[in-house]
Amino acid sequence: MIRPKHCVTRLGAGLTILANLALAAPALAAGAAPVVLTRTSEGVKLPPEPVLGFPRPWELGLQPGYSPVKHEIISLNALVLWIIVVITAFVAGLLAWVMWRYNAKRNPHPTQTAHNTFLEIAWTLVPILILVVIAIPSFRLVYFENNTAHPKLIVKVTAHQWYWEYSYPDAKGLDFISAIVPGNKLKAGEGRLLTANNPLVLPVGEDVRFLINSSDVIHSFFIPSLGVQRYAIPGRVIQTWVRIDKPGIYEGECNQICGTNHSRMPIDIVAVTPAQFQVWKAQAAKQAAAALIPARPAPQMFAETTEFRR
Ligand SMILES: [Cu+2]
Repeated sequence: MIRPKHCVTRLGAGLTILANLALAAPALAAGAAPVVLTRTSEGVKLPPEPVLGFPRPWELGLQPGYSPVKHEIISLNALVLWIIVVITAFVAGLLAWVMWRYNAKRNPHPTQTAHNTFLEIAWTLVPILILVVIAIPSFRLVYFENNTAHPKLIVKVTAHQWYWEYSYPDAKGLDFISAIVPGNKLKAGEGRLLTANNPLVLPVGEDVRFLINSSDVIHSFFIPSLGVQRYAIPGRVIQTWVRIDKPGIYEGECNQICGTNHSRMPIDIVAVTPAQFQVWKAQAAKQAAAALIPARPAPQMFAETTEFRR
């Protein structure tokens, strides 16, 4: 039973949340300038890039999009949200009107009507039409996410407990491990649990096909700002693609519960211009050829730390 005192407590909690949202709104609207970081991958220094794809404090909607798939996801999300708003307003209005017009005082002798053919057809057809309106762009988007035809670059992504391995089949021997940087080793501006020692380097403006698999359990390759989310399943290769809009750093995580250190396998991407990418690829391939087998992360990489920067 909800007692009046509990109601007051709940109301208080609700008002606190609303007040916090109101306080956070100006900061969110202003949009602070992105942090610029100079990263290194496979021992090769990359040009300084702004961190564009990352979670923000008090973020209410989706992360801003930096790929064609993500732009489509954002517009589908907006369409569905507006449909929900209209339905909620309609049902709430209808309820309020029924409570006012047909309460026991105003309507002491209710009608005994049990069927209304027109109403029954309408409330069956209208939801079907709403679902069709949602289904058409939704199926289109599913096909768009799978359209990996004619890529400029292929990257093989292998998930391990608890790090990622990236290899570039067109650059012989370029295969490296990307593991978390522990909180106490982060440099200023690097995100805790979101920074890897060897970021995945990709060119902007070119279609990149990901071939995703796993060496042990089911993981998930998830980069919210690029609209990429695919399971990594042992014994199976799952494809998707990305075309990154602009140079920058984009952060993601494994978002499938995959074991003790599930929260410690960041997907850290640095997108550079195609010319810069070719330079990195040539130098990194040389480094990788010298190492023969990619170095596995040491267990202390996963040590817990409460340090937080940015
Ligand atoms: Cu995982």
